[in-house]
Amino acid sequence: MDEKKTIFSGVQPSGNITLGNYLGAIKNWVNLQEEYRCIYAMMDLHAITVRQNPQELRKRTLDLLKIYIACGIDPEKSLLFIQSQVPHHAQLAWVLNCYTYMGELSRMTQFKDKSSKHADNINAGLFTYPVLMASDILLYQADLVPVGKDQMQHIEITRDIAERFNGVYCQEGNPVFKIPEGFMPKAGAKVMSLTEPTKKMSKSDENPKAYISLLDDLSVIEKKIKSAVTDSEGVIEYRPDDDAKAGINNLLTIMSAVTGKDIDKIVAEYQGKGYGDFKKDVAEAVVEEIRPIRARYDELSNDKQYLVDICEKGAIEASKIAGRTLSKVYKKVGFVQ
Ligand code: ATP
Ligand code: LTN
Repeated sequence: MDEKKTIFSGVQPSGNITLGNYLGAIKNWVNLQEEYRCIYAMMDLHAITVRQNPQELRKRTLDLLKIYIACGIDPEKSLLFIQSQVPHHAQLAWVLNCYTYMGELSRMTQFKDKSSKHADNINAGLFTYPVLMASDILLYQADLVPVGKDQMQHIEITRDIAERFNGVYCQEGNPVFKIPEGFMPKAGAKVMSLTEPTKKMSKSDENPKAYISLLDDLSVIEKKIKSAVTDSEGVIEYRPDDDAKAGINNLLTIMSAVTGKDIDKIVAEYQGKGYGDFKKDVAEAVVEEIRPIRARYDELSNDKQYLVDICEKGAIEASKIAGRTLSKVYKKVGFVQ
C-alpha cells in the first residue's frame, strides 16, 4: 500500500503563464515530487468560464504541459493530465453542486472580481467554479493543495463542501472525502502587478507590462522589471502594510522567492543602495531563473507526440483513481450502480 500523501494542483490554460503562477504555485510543486504522490492537471474546464478561442485553448493546454515539464515537473514522478479528458470531474461537480449553497458561492472574491471584469458574460459556470475545483481536489483524496494566496478561499469552501457531504452520508471515522489543506509558499504566494503593485499579477491583465510571462523574451523581462512602479522615497525597506511601499515590497518578495533568501537579509544587503541597483539585480535573478526553463521549453516544442502520450497515459491513470471516489459518492447518494 502506497503510504505517500497526495498532492493535487493545477493551472488554467487561460493565458500566458506568469511569474506569479510560477512563484505562487508551480515552483512549489517541483520540490514536493520526492515526498508525495503528486497529481497536476491542466484545468481546461475551468478556463472556459471566461470566453476562449478554441484553437488557442487547444494549443495553450499542451503549452501548459510543456511549461510544467520545463519548470521541473517530471512526468515519470508526477501524474499529469488534462482535466476535460477525465469525465469524473464534471460528474462529481454536478453532485456537489447539490450540496453547495448559492450564498456561500456569492461570497467568493474571485467570482466578484471576474464578474465585474466580464460584466457581459456572468455565466453559471463562473459562479459554480469553486464546486468544480472542489471536485478536482476531492476525487483524488488530496491531503495538500499547493496554490497561491488568491485560491485559499476556494480551498476553504472545498473543505466545507467535503465536511457537509461526509456529515450527511458517512459514519464517524469512515468518510468518503479526505479533508484537504491549502499550502502556500513562504515567499511569492501573492506576486503583485508591476504597474499597479496593489493589484495581483494576473495573466489576463490587459497591460502586458503588468506581468512577466515565462515565455517573454529575456530582454523584455529585464526591461519590465527595471521599469516596475516603485515610489519616490528611495529606501529599500519591507513594509507589507504600507501601500505606498507596494512596489518595493513586491520586488523584495520576488527576489526572496527566486533566491530563497529571507527578505530581511536582502534588505540588509541593499542598505544605502538605490532602486536602480536593486532593480538590476532583481531583473538578473529572475532572468537567470527563467533562462533554463525557456531552454527546456524550446526543446520540448518539437515533440508533440511525447506530450500527447503523457496526457493519454495520465488520463487513464487519473480516471482509475477518480473512479473509485466517484463510485463511492454515487452509492452514497442512491444512484443505481
Ligand atoms: P487569471 O488572471 O486568468 O484569473 P491567474 O493568473 O490567477 O489567472 P490561475 O490559473 O487562476 O491563474 O492560477 C494558477 C495558480 O497560480 C494558482 O495556484 C494561483 O493561486 C497562482 N497564482 C495566480 N496568480 C498569482 C500571483 N499573482 N501570485 C502568486 N500566485 C498566483
Ligand atoms: N482555480 C485554480 C485552478 C484550479 C485548481 C484546481 C488549483 C482548478 N482546479 C484544483 C488547485 C486544485 C486557479 O488557480 N485559479
